Amino acid sequence: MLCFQCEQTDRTGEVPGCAGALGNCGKDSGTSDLQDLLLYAVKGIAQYAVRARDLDAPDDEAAGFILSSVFTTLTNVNFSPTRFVALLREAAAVRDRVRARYEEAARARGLDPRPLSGPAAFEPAPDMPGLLGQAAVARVDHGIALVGPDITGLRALHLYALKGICAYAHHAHVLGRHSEKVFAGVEEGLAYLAESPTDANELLARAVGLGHLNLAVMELLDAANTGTYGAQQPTAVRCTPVAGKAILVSGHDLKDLAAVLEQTKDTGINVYTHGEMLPAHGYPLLKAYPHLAGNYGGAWQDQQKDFAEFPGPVLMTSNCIIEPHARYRRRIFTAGPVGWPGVRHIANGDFTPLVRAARALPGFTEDGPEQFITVGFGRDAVLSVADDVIGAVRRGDIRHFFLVGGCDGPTPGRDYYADFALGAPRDSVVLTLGCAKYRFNRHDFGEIGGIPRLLDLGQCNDTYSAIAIASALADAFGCGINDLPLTLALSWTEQKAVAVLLTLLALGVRNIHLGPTLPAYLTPALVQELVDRFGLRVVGDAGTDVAAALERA
Ligand code: FSO
Ligand code: SF4
Repeated sequence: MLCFQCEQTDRTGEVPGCAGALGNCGKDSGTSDLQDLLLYAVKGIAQYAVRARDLDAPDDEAAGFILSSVFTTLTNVNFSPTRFVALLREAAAVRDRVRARYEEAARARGLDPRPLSGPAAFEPAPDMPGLLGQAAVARVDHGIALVGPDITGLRALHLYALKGICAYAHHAHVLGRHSEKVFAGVEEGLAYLAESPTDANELLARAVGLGHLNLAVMELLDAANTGTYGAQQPTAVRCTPVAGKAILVSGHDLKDLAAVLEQTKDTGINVYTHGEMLPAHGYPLLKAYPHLAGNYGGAWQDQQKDFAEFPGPVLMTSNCIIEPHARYRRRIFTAGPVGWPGVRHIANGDFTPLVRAARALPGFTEDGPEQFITVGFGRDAVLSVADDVIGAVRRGDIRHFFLVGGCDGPTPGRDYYADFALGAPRDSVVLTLGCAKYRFNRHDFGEIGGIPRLLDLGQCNDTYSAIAIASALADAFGCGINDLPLTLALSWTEQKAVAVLLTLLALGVRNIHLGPTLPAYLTPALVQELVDRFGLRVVGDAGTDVAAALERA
């Protein structure tokens, strides 16, 4: 096993990365190897899919399979080796189908279909020892002795950006939104990696290209969420319990939450959001359910305490799952791409077992004190008061905007983001998204002329809102995004954040403060390249960074 895809990776050895029996997230080496192998198999599907699509014989079902299976390999999503074995078998069957489509389309045009090599020719071994024996060729550092750490790091950057893109595209896909451009872009990116590229400039240029692709995906996801559930509206969310039976829903998948709400209608069971599900309260068609009672707990890394104390069942719909403790192991369920060995998985959208568990468990015996967090400042809500915001900037009432967001996590150094947000001057507005906000979203930031100083744009999945707002402000002031009084402080944990970062770089956004540490797979030379080309900064002291941002403006 070697895995260095996330911020939690082991940095204590000579070479960074989780190796040995267990990664820092709890992923065991066998599961890690199977994940690598699944990605290898998926690259093989992509090799044929690109050719089939070129011949006007796309297989969109295969493209959907690519999105969902790549999603299972993101950090803190799926730890279940049996699920990966099943996905590997399915991947081989999907590859065979896409290959047949390609061959048929080629022959129909009088072309001679070419058999492909590398991942496209991969046949999974029939048993676990055989599969684990095949994993070496799929390791993320395969070929490093030949190509060196810079190329290995760039390939990793490419792969992890694709992982983030697949996750976001999957969320849109389950809501019925997809685009040929996105399917084709994902297939091309994976097929490119299947060729083991060695040109650093090309890899870097293509990584920026993936940033553009991710922008299209974020737009698609925004359309999926708002098209299905309405545009987010400012909403005060209760963050203390009410008496009664209870279900807790975590992760990012709004469709699963909607299904749980629908299936618990008129049962007397209250539904609470956890972690990245908090912004769901802002969507009109979700908040219309009166039993969407509130938000419970903190960011994902607090789940072992939050879930243990919650008096009902828990549903994990996407990242980030941590090993369930014995205290709640029998009442946590997974859905979609998520999995943990021995934890019940609901694959068909029928949440009856969850409802049954809620009835059998005690629920909350009394109401907590009334406390609220305000969410729902998606692009529509913010842009509907754009004139007020622009006027406040012109009058000098708003001096600066800070976007403080991204992932939270257990590694040290993340108090930086709370210090940064809380240290922003009174005449500045703090925009936030992702789970990093739990470090400061219960603080009363006050208002500037009726405009809240803290605007929660939503999940990390709602990055498109941030880009739309920044673009609208830049248009209004007749300048570029970099000329706005706007500074970004981004916190990253996993691969979706990598895709978002590349999108911002692709848009030419400079001087982003990134932390708490930089990705371990980026060598010092690659970091220098990003610093030189994009003005990327590693977070330092929060007070100093805020002051420097104000000085630059
Ligand atoms: Fe957080 Fe986890 Fe949304 Fe990530 S819950 S860390 S970038 O998976 O997805 O922000
Ligand atoms: Fe380590 Fe992160 Fe990989 Fe888990 S996902 S094994 S913590 S690098």
